[in-house]
Amino acid sequence: VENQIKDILKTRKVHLTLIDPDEQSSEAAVQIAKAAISGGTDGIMLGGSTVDGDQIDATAKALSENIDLPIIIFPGNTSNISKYADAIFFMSFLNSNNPYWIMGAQALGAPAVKKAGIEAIPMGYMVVQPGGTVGWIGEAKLVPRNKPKIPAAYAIASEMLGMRFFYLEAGSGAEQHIPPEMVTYSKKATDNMVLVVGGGIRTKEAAYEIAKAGADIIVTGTIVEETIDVESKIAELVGAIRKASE
Ligand code: 1GP
Repeated sequence: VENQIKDILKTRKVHLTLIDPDEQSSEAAVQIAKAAISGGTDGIMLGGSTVDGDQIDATAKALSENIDLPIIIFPGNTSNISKYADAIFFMSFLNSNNPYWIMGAQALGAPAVKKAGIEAIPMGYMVVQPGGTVGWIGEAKLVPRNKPKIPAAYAIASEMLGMRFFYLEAGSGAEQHIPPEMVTYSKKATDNMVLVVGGGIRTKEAAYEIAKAGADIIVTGTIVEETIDVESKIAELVGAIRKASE
């Protein structure tokens, strides 16, 4: 999956659609994924802050039987593992105040990830104000929105520690997405880091701005829950992201 993403990145930026299995049945998730794929998304992320393992497993299974694009788990905790996914963002919540979210959950979950035989993609995860549910659950020392140098320093450190992906998160459903300046700082500070940005991206203007600022992967989730026409909405966002890739 990592190689597939990096291949796409040679020519353009990537869009991933986040589906929270807590929000709908696995049948409905398949319909959303199919519509998002028709709209041009590059893969499906599965996860949420409050989802349980059975929901992840059932949705990953249904998706694996119905779609060909990568299914990547975006884990909220150690139970969020499924052999039906293609990969997992194996992430450390870098600015949590609780070591459980930085390295504890990872150690507890690692044997199960290995047993499931899915690809682990090492990722540093950083939550910025407002932070939403994940900021609260993850006991984050939220990055102030006007301090772009803070996540940039963590991005450099993550790269030095061998992580290959770095996620700047404003929180699902955030009123304000990550400031473009913050995206640029983290991108410029690192050499080969794949920069992922998500949280509160709802419009083509926002997607364009974030992509142009230096994001390699733009993640949208809430918007598919809020829109009736998933395909057109994703097509609009993907169009803007491709434009920013030119
Ligand atoms: C949340 O970054 C993702 O973890 C996506 O956020 O739901 O606001 O699109 P949205």
